[in-house]
Amino acid sequence: MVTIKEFPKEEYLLKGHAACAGCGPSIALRLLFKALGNKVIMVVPACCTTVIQGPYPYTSFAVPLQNMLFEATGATCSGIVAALKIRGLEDITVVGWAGDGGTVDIGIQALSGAAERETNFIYICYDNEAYGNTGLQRSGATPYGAWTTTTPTGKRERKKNMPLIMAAHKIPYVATACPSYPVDFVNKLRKAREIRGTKYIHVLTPCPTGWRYDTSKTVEIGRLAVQTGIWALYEIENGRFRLNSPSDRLIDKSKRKPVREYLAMQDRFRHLTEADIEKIQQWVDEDWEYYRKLASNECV
Ligand SMILES: Cc1ncc(C[n+]2csc(CCOP(=O)(O)OP(=O)(O)O)c2C)c(N)n1
Ligand code: SF4
Repeated sequence: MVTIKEFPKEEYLLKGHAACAGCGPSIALRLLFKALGNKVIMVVPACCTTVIQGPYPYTSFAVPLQNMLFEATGATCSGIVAALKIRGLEDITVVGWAGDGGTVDIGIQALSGAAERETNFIYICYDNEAYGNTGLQRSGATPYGAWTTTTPTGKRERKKNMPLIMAAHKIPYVATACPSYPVDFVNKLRKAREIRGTKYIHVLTPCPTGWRYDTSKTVEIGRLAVQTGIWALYEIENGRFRLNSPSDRLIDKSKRKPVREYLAMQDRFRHLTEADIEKIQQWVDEDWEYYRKLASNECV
């Protein structure tokens, strides 16, 4: 277990990048490089990160990076892993890094294929719960009730549960994370690097521009997501489910903050009715009953 004091000093996400102020995904990127160093090859489809990395010939990434079509991140990673193997360069970690639109909607087929092939790579979905790069359209990961430009009165469908979809592929490692808990995220990345096969990490990354909150609140919003239980930190290692701190203390409902506190901080939920908030709270409580069963091995 690495502690925050042991995080390397080196920075591979360079200063002056083009993210919005307070961007959660850029914090997650910085932590990714703290965890994995520069012996990585990044594969990034169209998304906010293609803006953050900067336009050629400039870049804020001090690591090799392959931009790829929206729908092809998983397939590209499989190709690069195969090429590295032929060249005997197997100490390089291949990382697919895509937004939620590029993962739960457009990239799901290529990702599923890579997982089926047992490609030895880490796939990270950074989830800002909308198509950010193109001005905030709803994705399959946008939560119920959230405003986006294509759900002006709030999305009426629920968020896809992508980590459990990936767990159903029987890959050796699935985890959730949030950059508001940097030690948890960095240790999960380090663990994933040591495991052979396909590793999937789904990172909730608050986005002030899309979620409509003050740019200084990104870390606080991520903490509230976890403290209210709307986002749980867990790992599924070889099929075994385990809640991580601080989520492991939240099975008892009295320890969880009401979801209302999380929703109230974001203007994308401004129009929600009392009935909407109660419905969301009930769904969160049901999710936690499910986590309790998973954690006690009552169901697979
Ligand atoms: C096949 C295809 N469809 C649409 C686009 C336009 N496009 C580029 S980035 C983007 C949004 C990406 O959203 P997401 O994957 O959630 O990442 P984010 O921008 O939020 O970081 C879209 C729709 C594209 N480049 N290719
Ligand atoms: S739109 Fe959101 S995710 Fe995209 S760069 Fe801005 S803050 Fe970051």
